[in-house]
Amino acid sequence: MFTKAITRKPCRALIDGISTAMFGEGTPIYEDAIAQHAKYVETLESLGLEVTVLEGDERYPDSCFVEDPAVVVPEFAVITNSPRESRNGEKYEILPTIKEFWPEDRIFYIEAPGTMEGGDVMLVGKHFYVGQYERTNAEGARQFNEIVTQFGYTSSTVPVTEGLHLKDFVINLENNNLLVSPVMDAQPAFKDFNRYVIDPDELYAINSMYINGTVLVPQGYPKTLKLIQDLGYPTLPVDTNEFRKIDGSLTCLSLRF
Ligand code: CIR
Repeated sequence: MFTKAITRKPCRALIDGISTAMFGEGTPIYEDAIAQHAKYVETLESLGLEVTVLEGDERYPDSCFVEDPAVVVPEFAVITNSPRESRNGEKYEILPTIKEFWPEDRIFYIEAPGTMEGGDVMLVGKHFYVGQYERTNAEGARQFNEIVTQFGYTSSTVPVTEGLHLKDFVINLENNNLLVSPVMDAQPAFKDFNRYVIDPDELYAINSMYINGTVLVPQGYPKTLKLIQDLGYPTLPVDTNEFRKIDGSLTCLSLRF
């Protein structure tokens, strides 16, 4: 059960966010991003979460994607280590907020040469699947494993071969249900789950977000929306169009705990 979330407003420098344009082209419009972010926060609040909203940080174009500089569960928090120069400093900016919720002896750090971003970390029960690719390396995953096992969690790595983060291609909807890309569908690590394969033209909607029984779904993906509704979940559409232009999606915009 999530009770809290941390978010950060987009900044004007958002237009310089890293983009592969894998899900949509164009330059984000700041004012629209601000409006969409406010709606996102409102949606989380409507589900009972107490949301901390940090101010935009112009030094870091991608800093609204707070999921990446930290991984959090109630027992502990891990400050990650992005290999991207324009993102690495975000870890220092999220730390004071993390310290408001976790005592110092429950905060851990991925250290160089280890790299990691939270978008690569998917929790199912007490097991973390860690995507390994551009942003999270083997050493980052190794350090992470050492941290989480102290608290009765386990972790394993999954190769990411399609794009940015693990959670762009597989997401946990609880109840043993995963939304997956065709590539993740074939991934042995996920063979025991109920896997729902998302059409290639709706891949962006894999990154839907389960919050306490309800699923937030990016607006504009009718097939995925119907699939999730047919599974019996109440759904809430959320417009993330401006964030999509720089590879951002629903889970990236918050830390939930
Ligand atoms: C980046 O490339 O780092 C950002 N433009 C997008 C980050 C998205 N984060 C996520 O999926 N957790």
